[in-house]
This record gives sequence, C-alpha cells and structure tokens, in this order.
Amino acid sequence: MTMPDVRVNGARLRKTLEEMARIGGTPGGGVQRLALSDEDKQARDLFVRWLEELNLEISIDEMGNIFGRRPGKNNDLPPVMSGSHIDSQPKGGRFDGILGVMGPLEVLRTLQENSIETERPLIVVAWTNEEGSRFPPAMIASGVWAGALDRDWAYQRADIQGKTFVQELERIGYRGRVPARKFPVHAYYEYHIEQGPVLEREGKTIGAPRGIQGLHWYDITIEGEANQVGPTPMEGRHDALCAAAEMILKVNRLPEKMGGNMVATVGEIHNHPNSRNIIPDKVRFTVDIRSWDDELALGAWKGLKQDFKDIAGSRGCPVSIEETWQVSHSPFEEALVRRVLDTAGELGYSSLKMVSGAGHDASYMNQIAPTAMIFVPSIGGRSHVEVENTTWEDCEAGANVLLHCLLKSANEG
Ligand code: HGY
Ligand code: MN
Ligand code: MN
Repeated sequence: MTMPDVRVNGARLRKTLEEMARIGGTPGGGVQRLALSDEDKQARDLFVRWLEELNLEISIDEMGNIFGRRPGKNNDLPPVMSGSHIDSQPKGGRFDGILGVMGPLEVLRTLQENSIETERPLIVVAWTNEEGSRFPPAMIASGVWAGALDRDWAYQRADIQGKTFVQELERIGYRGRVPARKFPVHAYYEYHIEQGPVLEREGKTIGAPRGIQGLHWYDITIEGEANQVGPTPMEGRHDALCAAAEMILKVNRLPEKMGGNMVATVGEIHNHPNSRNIIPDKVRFTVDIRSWDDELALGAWKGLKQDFKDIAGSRGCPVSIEETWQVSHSPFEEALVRRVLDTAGELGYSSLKMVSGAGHDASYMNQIAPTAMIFVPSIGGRSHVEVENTTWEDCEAGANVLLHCLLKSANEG
C-alpha cells in the first residue's frame, strides 16, 4: 500500500507536550495533575481550546470524557478513534497519558494543514481518571463509557478527603450532559510510552502490544487496638500494623509462590493513628495483582485472601476486604497489531511485538472495537516517576506510526 508522503510536525508535538508539562509541573521535573484537580481542569481547558482551533465537533460526556470529532467524507461510517488520558499520578511523568492525547491532536493538525480528507470521521478522546490514584479504580471513565462499570457507582467513588468523583467533576465544570455511553467505533489506537525496560533493552523504536495483562485491585482494612506503647506488654497486643506487615510480605512473595508470569504490589498504605507512641489500631492498604493469565491471578488472590484471614485471626485483628476492581487480560485485534508493526516498518522504524504491563483505557476499548496500541521507549524503563522520559525523536516516530495507522483505518470501507 503506498503511504501518503506526510509526516507529523515533531517540533509542534514537542511544544504541546512541553506546554502541558507546565500544568502541574513539579520541582523534580514531573507533573502532578490528579484527576479532577485544578491542574486537570487547566489542562482540559487548554486541550479544548486546541480542539476548537481545529474546528472539531467537541462533546463532553457525563464522565467528563472529552471527544473532538473531525468529519470524514462519509459521516455515516463508524469513526476511527485515538486517545488516552490527561490526568497523572502524584509526582508522575511528563509523557504518561498526555502523549496519547497530544499525539492524535498532532495527527489532526497535520491532516488539516495538508488538506487530507479521510473516508471515515476521526475522533481524538481524553478519558477521565485513567490513573485511578485519587479515585480508584483506574480507567473508570472509559469503563463506564464501554458499559463495563456503572456510572452511579463511579460517581460515588471518593478520594482520601471523602470528596466524591461527581462532586469534583461538577466543581471543575466537566460534568457533561452527553450520556457516557458507547457508540460504534471502527478501530481504536492508543499511543503511549511503554513504561518499562523492554524497547530500550532490545533497541527498538516502536512497540506493538499484543494486549494488556489483567489487573486486579483490592482494598484491605485491618482493625487493631490502640494503646500506650510503654506500659502495654507485647503479649496480647492487637497491633494492626504488624498484621499488615505480615500480609504485605505475603503479597510480595505471591508471584514466586504461584510461579508463572505475575506481579503483585502493595503501593498505598494508611496507618492510624500514626503516632510513634501509640499502638496502631487501623491500617488500610491496597493490593495490585497483574497477569496475562487471569486464572493464575484469581487463584493467587484466593490463596492470599485465606492467608490474610489466618494472619488476622492469629493477631486478633479483624480484616475486611473490598474486591475493588478486576479487568481481565485484553488480547488486541491481531490484524490491527500487525498494522502497527507493518506501518513502523514502512516508515523505517524498528519494532517489537510485546505485552503491556501497564493498564490503559485500551483495555475497555478492546471490548468495544478492534484495538491496538503504539508504544515508544521509556528511558531507563522508568514511569510513574518525575524522571519519566522519552526522546523527542521517539515521540515523533510514534506519532508518525499513529498518523499512518489512523489513515489506513479511516480509509478502509
Ligand atoms: O495502573 C496502571 O497501570 C495505569 O497507570 N493506570
Ligand atoms: Mn497511562
Ligand atoms: Mn499511568
């Protein structure tokens, strides 16, 4: 297939990323743009302004998802969509998510300035709260849009201060009236940094994940008995933090115990009353289990849950467990994955087929439409940290692959 001789404007893409990185920029060179925060609003406002400059049809749905639609020659055909997220982790990186929103924006700018029309409409989307750090779980808004999560359940998810998703969505002025409900999509591409070490280690420029591993999130609460640390004998204590410590080491040892390809992590913990001379009486922590093998992950969780109950019993510290969120592994449409690899080759970029260890909105889009992702290397394999970095050349390369994948999909009957 002859490729139109068009490429994105790498300098302009860099400029948009640098401008976005100033919103919520942190002293360590990262960003803090928590979902539905003032910084998220600021970045959303800028993104909407850029969409308006392209005369796109803009719609904001009841989960705050922002869609910018470019008409095609035949607007009765289902559109081709590409997007990711604007929100970040606390002290997160300058590329995670935002590259996948600025990339398709750059593609639309390139098509406009070259007066290139496509058969199908094209949509760029920014999904709300992909990270799930402030309002768990992750990918909550693409999950509601895809019909996998309930909107009212999502609305009531609360942050650590007890503020709900819907209150904050309302506060920043992005609670749209358009129903957050799926519509037919011909193909979905998500452009994203790899967030791992593989592409850099293999010396490849473009990654084409064959899918995303399954993600399981659990919330554990342990009750103990507070007391003065001095006079209280060790015997007979109900120390919630010691119970948690035993459980956390069980999580860490789980992948080795289960064998097979799995990761398990405790990333967040809250200790109460968190005073050095009071025995802790309440601890809450999170469990994140991921594997391509859903059965392995579910089996691992079953055993871990029993371990938690045994530890709680032995320490007289009752445990309560919320099975917060499970999304199965998402194998992408093989033909679209192939298209990413072929397009990279046609453009002269090296490429590698792989699996995504990180979760993405593409997990839910994969339930609605043929889906594929385009990865570019993360320097040092680092992400969700302020030093997250990707070369501008690789950002441009990935955007060129996205440009031509979108053109191919938007021009097929
Ligand atoms: O958890 C993830 O992998 C994504 O960053 N939400
Ligand atoms: Mn991301
Ligand atoms: Mn992330």
